[in-house]
Order: sequence, then C-alpha cells, then structure tokens
Amino acid sequence: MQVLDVEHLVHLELRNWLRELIDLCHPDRVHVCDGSKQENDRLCADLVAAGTFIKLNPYERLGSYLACSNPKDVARIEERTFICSETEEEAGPTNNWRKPSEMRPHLRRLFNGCMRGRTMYVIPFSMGPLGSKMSLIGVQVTDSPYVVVNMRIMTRMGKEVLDVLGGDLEFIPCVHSVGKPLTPKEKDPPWPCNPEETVLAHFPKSREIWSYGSGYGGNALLGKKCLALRIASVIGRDQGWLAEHMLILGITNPEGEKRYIAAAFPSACGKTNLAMLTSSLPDWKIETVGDDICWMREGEDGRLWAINPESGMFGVAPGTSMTSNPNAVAAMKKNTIFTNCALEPLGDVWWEGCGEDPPPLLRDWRGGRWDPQSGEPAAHPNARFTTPLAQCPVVDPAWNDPNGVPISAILFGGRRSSTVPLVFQSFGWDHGTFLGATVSSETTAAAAGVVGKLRHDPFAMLPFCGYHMGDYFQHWLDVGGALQAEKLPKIFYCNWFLKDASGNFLWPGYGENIRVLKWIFERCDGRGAAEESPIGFLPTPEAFDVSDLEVNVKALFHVDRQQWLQEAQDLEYYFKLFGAHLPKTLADELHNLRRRLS
Ligand code: SAT
Ligand code: MN
Repeated sequence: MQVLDVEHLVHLELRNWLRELIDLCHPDRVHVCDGSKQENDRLCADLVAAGTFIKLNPYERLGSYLACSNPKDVARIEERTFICSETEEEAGPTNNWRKPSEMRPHLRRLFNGCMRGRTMYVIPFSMGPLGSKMSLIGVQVTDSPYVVVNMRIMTRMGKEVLDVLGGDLEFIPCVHSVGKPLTPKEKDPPWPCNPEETVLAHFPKSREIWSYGSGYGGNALLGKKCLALRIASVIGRDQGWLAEHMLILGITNPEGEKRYIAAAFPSACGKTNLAMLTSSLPDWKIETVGDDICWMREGEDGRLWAINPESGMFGVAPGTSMTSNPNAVAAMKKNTIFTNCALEPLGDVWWEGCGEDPPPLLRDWRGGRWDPQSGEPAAHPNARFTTPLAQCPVVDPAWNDPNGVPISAILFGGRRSSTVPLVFQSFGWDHGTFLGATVSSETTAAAAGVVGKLRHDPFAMLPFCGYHMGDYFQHWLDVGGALQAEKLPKIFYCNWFLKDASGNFLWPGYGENIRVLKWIFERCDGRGAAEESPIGFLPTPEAFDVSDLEVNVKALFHVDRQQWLQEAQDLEYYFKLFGAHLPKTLADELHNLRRRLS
C-alpha cells in the first residue's frame, strides 16, 4: 500500500483546506485513503477489533460484516438538517434554514478538537463514472472508519480520484465527525456518536457540507443525499441540469428493444426493488443503472441523458427476500456491510421479511438475545445493506458509461392507500411537473419521526432539495421548455400501495409491476392505448396486461371525483406555502385539474 501524505498532495487548495481542518479538529493521525483492497482489509480488521464490526460467516457471506449502531443513531434526522443560504427565502419553506454567520461559528465550536484520539481519514471520491463530464468530485474528511469502508462501496473512491482531480479541478469539501473526541484513557464505544449535538449543514453558495454527531447512512456518507442531492440540486439549477431522487432502470421488450426509465419515490418505498425487478411476464427484462439517485442533462441528440452518481446500494434490509427482490438477495451474498440487522448464531444476518423463520438464539440489532414475544423487531426497521452495484446480477451494461443512458420516461409515486390509481400518464411535461410537485406519501423509518403519516413530498425531494422548492419546480419547467417536445421523456404517476376497504393491498406489486412498466414502454413507443380522464391518461382495459392475475382492475384505475376534488383543495392550500415562488404554470395546472373534475 502506497502511503499518501497530505503534504505531498499536488492540489494546493486541497492541501491548504486539509491543513486548516487538521488545525481545527486535532486528529492524532491523518490517513489519505487510496481506496485499495489492502487498505479496506486493514480498516475492516480494525473495525472488528474495535467491536464495531462482526465478521459474518464466510461460507454464507464472504467478506461481509455486521455493524450495530447506537440506538439513538438509526436514521436521517430531518430536524437537524440545515440549508445555510444567505437568506431564508433562498432555502424556502420546506427546508430548515440557518444564517451562515450563525452556523459557521457554531460549527467551529463543535469541530474544535473533535477528532482528538482518532484518525482523520481523507476520502477523495467521484460521484459518477471517473472522469465523466457529468460527474462531480468531493473530498470527505471523517473520523469514522465505518464511513470510509461504506464510501468505498457507495462511490468511486481513492487514488484514481486524486489523479482525475489533478492540481486544479474543483472539489466539493465535505467534513464529517462522529463528534466524540477521546481522552487518552477513554475506551472507544463500538458506535461513537453524539446524538445531542447532531447537525448537518449545507452551504449552497460555497458548496460545502459539514456533518457532526451521527455515523449513520445519509447523515455520514456525505456523497449520497448531501452532495448528490442537496448540493447537486443547486449546481444543477445553476448549470441547467437535474439532480433527482430517482432510480434508473433499463427495460427490454420481447422484440429486444430497450428503453430507460427514471422513477422518483420517497425513501423506503421500494425503489431498490423496482430498479432490479424480476419480471413476471416472460421475455420482458429489467436491468439496473441505479436505485436511488439520478443526474440528468441534455445530451448531444437533444434528449435527456442520465447517470447514477453512486456505485453501490444502501438498501433497506427488512422486507428484502427471494420473493420481493431476488437480485438484491444475490447481490449481498459477499462484500456487503449490514447495519442494524439481527445476527444468527451461525454468523449470518436475519431480518423481518427475509423469507425465513427466525432461528433460535437470534441476537437483535441492539446486541441482546431477541425475545420473539417482546413485540419488538429483531432488525431495526431502517436496517440497511451496503453492496456494490456491480454485484447485482442484472446490473445494466451501461451503468458505468460516462455518457449515461437516454431517458424515455419518468415516473413519480408515493405510498398512498387511496385516491391515486395504479398508473396514469400526464398530458405533457408541464402537467408532469405538476404531478411531481403533488407527490404525497406516508412517512417511513428512513427518517427519524412518526411512521405512516401522509405528507407532501414533492418529487420525493422534500428532505433533499438544496434551495427553494418553488424555484425547483420552475427549474423543472425550464429544463423541459428548453428541449424539443418530441424528445422529452413522457411523465407518469403510479401508486403500488392502494388498499381496499378491509386494508388489503389491491395490487401484488414486486415482479408484477412489470405490467405497469410494459404499458409505459408501449406509451413511449406511441402504442399502448389510453383514455383521457380528468387527472391524465389512463390505460384502456385492453391495453393493460393483467393476464393470469386476479386483481380488481376497476378499483385499481378508479378515479373518484370527490376524492380528487378534495385532493385539489388540499393542493391549493399546500401550494400557498410557496408564495410568489410558485410557478404560474403550476397554479394553472391546478386550475385546469379542477375544471376537468367539475
Ligand atoms: O438518507 S439515507 O441514505 O440514510 C436513507 C434514505 O433516506 O434513503
Ligand atoms: Mn433515497
């Protein structure tokens, strides 16, 4: 392993920035990560020695580990997430705002000496294929080796990134600390963190990220939501492209024709499952480009092209099984980091909905013997697996292509038990933007707080947009307006989560979702019949393939005028939140919806 030294880095700005951080955080040691396997092996061995990692049974899970977090550090914390723009208006009504002149001194106080007794790791990483015009480079400083080994899966990381960065390319500075300095005699807990002082600050103008106090997921792997969504959404606004909370999949029909679809759903609503679904219709095939984040911009041919800025999945474990997602199950057979899953006595992981009964003597995510009678789950509901995307059996051949893939359709969806039918198509780009703006969904365990509460989550970006949401809507209208209408992706809205009066799901979901994608594919090709309804185009009964399925088609595509008038009323109220920033086009779309309903 080649030892990289801060003082030998060729990038002057990077060197100076690191010197300042070393002065501020006072780490005992500094390690610039090269991303090599040797480095990773050593860090994993250190994590095992520290009690953070348990090495899993290599016959079941080669090169894999389980980490269990502090019970106070298990999810994203939206109340502690801040956009520090100059004015509150720039951050908009959906973000927490702090004045930079208040946040900066607060951060200086928190970070002062915060890495005492620890190693400062320097992680150069690329969001997007190395050297792609669409990629962005970040450098994360962290005192968590758990973060380093996760970042090595989730991003392209290490020496090659420094080579691309060269002496003068720009990088996005990301500073992270678990916020638990150690005195010389103190024993380090297995999951150091500081829940009382946790704060995640984003500076859109200087494009900086500072995260303190949490070691979990999106709070700590700063390339993901912080850079690839909150900061990238601001860069995309300034440069004319889109940074979205979307999966990207390729779909191939029986004739061998292929299209790419991007789809936005809130966290823990099945993006990973949809991105790699195993089709229930023979001869239809799905391949995966990404399962969480999508950057889209105009390509040379005037269409929208997309890359997945990540290189791994940070997927929700509970509910992942051979039935719901056999490809994810195969992907996580090796080189995977599990967090907050339960542990079997023979050294494999277990979670609710894994398809197998809990074995005796299960250890729960808190580290104690699990009592099946307790009513508590053995795995935390937001337990995760971190797995290289390349290990997914159906990873798309173009997933790492620096040019990305051309997008034919965009889907929006949320978790709605009523009102919204299984699938419908927008009348055009502006109406599609309106549909994105109207996404509502029941909250999940991906963020701290109440689960199952219906809330507006426009474009599934509510916790991830780095500026005023009203301006973000306008940006969507502008991006679409700049492209030729016939080259624009078609926009759809879908809802897998409809329930009947007894609370049973109306739609089987998972592999059967291919039927929805099939109709979308055919609509993109100018086939696939549809009929106009007040809310958009619905599939005609003949055009929607329910062969061999026992479902209530009528209920799945029912548009209840009363419910929709109520929905429109609620939207009118919601849209007021955006004040003068609400694009007139969207107010007009709402007006038109009302007119069509009455
Ligand atoms: O932000 S995380 O990556 O921790 C989880 C999520 O919201 O998808
Ligand atoms: Mn997500």
